[in-house]
Amino acid sequence: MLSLGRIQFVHPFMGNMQVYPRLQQAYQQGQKQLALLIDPDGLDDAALERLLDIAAEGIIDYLFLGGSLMVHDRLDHCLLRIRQRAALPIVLFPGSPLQIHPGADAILFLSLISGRNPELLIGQHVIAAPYIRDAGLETIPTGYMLIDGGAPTTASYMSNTLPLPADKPAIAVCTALAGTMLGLQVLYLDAGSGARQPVPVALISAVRDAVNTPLIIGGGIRTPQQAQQAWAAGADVLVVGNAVERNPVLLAELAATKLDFAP
Ligand code: 1GP
Repeated sequence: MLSLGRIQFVHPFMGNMQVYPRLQQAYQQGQKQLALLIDPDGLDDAALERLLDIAAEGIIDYLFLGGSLMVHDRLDHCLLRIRQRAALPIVLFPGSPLQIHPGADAILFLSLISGRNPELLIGQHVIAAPYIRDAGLETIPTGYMLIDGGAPTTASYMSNTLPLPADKPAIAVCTALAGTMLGLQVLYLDAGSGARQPVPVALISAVRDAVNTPLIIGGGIRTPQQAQQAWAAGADVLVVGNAVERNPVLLAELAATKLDFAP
């Protein structure tokens, strides 16, 4: 199975932008950041180009790439398009080890610490590790916490886990603390793609007060006001996907909101 062995894979559009130092520096300086999530399955080429037109204007900080379930083999194609259009760090946000690709700059090495599925706490990581090593990807150990967004999401169904209750910040705080004590360097609180309700502000601020790591928040963010509240509560990076796929102009509005927080 470990057919890649120790051969370093060289890909024609391999990335070389360091991501974790940017995350950490922005967190320490109180600088808010915005990530656009691209699900290669969810966008045809015309929609992808529309988003990349906006992304190329320098208003976002990262492109996250991945999905809980991919039905079409479009990762390679999307990565090439992105590299051709936008000089941005590309961060894999993988739903499975099938989404490892040397054309990205970094990978969120996700431990699903809100759940109790051993496959997503260590099992899939063992399978993925040699491929990530051979792809030469920067690996960002990330505590991934699914938060109840008001309805089942693809992420909760595919991961076979229950999301954390949105109205129980104490559970989120203890989970976040345990994650950082285990050495996870970033926490990603996610209400899930297309969530009815984004991660509650009270939960973000409770976790923010408890840990000293960059906080990524995503899922169900649809308006500049929701973004403003999440950043104000202590989010460092906001991730948006669905809403900007439907309305690409929202990306510019979110970027303008981010400027309110310029340190
Ligand atoms: C999902 O956090 C991301 O994992 C983004 O969610 O598509 O709802 O913006 P949306």
